[in-house]
Amino acid sequence: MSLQLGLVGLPNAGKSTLFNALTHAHAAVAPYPFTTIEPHIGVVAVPDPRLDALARLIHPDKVTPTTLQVVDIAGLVKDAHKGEGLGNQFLGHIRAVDALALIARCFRNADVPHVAGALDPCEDIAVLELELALADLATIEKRQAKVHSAAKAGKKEFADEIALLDRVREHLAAGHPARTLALDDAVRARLRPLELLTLKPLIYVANVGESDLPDGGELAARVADTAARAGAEALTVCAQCEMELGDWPEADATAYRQELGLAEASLARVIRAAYRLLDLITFFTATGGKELRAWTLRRGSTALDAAGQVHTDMARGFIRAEVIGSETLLQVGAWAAARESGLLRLEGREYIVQDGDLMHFRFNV
Ligand SMILES: Nc1nc2c(ncn2[C@@H]2O[C@H](COP(=O)(O)OP(=O)(O)OP(=O)(O)O)[C@@H](O)[C@H]2O)c(=O)[nH]1
Ligand SMILES: [Mg+2]
Repeated sequence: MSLQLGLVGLPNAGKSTLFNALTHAHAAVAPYPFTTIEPHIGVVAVPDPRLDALARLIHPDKVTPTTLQVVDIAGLVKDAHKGEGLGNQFLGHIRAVDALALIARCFRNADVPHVAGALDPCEDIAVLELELALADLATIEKRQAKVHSAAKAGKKEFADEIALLDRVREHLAAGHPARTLALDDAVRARLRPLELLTLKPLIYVANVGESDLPDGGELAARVADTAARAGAEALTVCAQCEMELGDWPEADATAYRQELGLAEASLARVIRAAYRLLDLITFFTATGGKELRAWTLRRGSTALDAAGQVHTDMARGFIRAEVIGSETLLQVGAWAAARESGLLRLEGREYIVQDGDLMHFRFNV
């Protein structure tokens, strides 16, 4: 399962720098706007202490973490919805991702011009959110025009949709993202084909200068306030430091992070936040003790879904899954002991997989 987190922000906010830090890629980074045009896609391993602990217990030949895709998107500017900057093309790139990280520039650097002239991350966020909302408004209005002409032609099945579109339109026009509308799952599903940008889950990332670490300083605090008001999570990173530290030997990087007062790489926090945002869980497999592997699943998925992630044959010929929570296994300390104590459960295809489950699929094709 390959879910995508899109990095969105004004030009020069540090999106490509953060992308490089996350993916160890070398996307072009430069102190002028619109360095990025085509989106870059990279894969990041999801750090998971349970995987490390299981590896110490199982001693597999190979350990494979689960991954998330990160997409570095072109800078968004005011009036993008009217085609300014890279306009519509780039709004399409945002439409394609599953969740958004809004990167707000909080670092001071006279050599990197700010597109709006002055450093003000909350104003930048307001510009970004307005553009996304206006793009959605255009989407809704286009759909309204279609539905109204269908209704005029006597088609009655559009009555509910007309009411729903009116409601969303009103909310967006008042400057609110669609995400803050109270919608039940069925209604949300009906909006899905419209791919509204402001319906995507979102985190805020304050990109601060090195001298503002570890707390991030006043600007990051303001970003955190804005996020809290929107009911979203905010993270503070120094993308530049993380990108540079990525090239250092691990021990040196850890020592330098300690000096900066950082407990762990901020990148791990960004990735974990994205994981929470997308409501994902991890399950593990340990094929014959040879390969220990972590897999991604949407919360609420079944054992059959999990089997399908690993191999279509396992889903097709699914018999049962042997399951144990990784915490339980780690407490017991050995697979054999867990089996002897009856801690290994046999579950059927409808079993709802729990975060951290270690699963072994019995199948027959
Ligand atoms: N001092 C400092 N400079 C940074 C930081 N992050 C990015 N920069 C600099 O800001 C400039 C722009 O960074 P990019 O990563 O290219 O910005 P972008 O958001 O991808 O920009 P576009 O692709 O043009 O939209 C580069 O010169 C970076 O070196 C940071 O945390 N601190
Ligand atoms: Mg860029």
